[in-house]
Amino acid sequence: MKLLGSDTSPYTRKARLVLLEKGLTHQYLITPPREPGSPVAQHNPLGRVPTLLLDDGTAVYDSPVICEYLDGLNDRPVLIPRGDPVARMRVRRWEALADGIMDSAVVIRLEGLRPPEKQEAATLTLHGNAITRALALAERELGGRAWCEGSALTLADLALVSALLYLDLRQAERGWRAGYPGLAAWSAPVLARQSVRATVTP
Ligand SMILES: N[C@@H](CCC(=O)N[C@@H](CS)C(=O)NCC(=O)O)C(=O)O
Repeated sequence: MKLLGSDTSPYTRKARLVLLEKGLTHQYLITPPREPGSPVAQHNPLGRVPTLLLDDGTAVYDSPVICEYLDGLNDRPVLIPRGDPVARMRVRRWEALADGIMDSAVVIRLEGLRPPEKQEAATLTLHGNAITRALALAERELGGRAWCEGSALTLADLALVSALLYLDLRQAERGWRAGYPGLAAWSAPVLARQSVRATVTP
């Protein structure tokens, strides 16, 4: 299978981390969707990355669907709990929280690319506040634990670290480590994982 993605896309990073943590054989093709000649829209009508191409040509999108599909391919490790609906919901809820941080950070990024006089302060505030509330909740929920949920790595951790790395890239001035020491402590070993390092320094 092939993952179409881009190195700056946090959703792509999340999918890549699932591929790497589960040791799934794949090709990663860097294909920013807006680059001339990008093949993304041929496979995904939404023209977004990540898009996963299966060997039979099936295109899988968007990142939560990709991650769930990939997690079902093997159980080494299981990243989305199976069987227990509450445990499963909690991991997927972390993913939703992390994806929401990414969504708001992308909106802020796009707004920032507009000429200053056209930027909407209300939009920047709305999404900035959403990120602040989400980070505060993550800090509270983590409560000093090593993993977002349970006693091992799950998709929750991979999604959250992807969101935080995107804040490092696009909102370094936010300085989330200083404001959320619990998140900073949780993130250190996660950032040191081989999978994460492989997506940061190709
Ligand atoms: N909800 C989607 C979001 C994917 C997304 O918006 N990706 C961005 C890159 S970060 C994209 O491809 N945007 C289209 C563009 O840049 O034209 C997912 O989880 O996969």
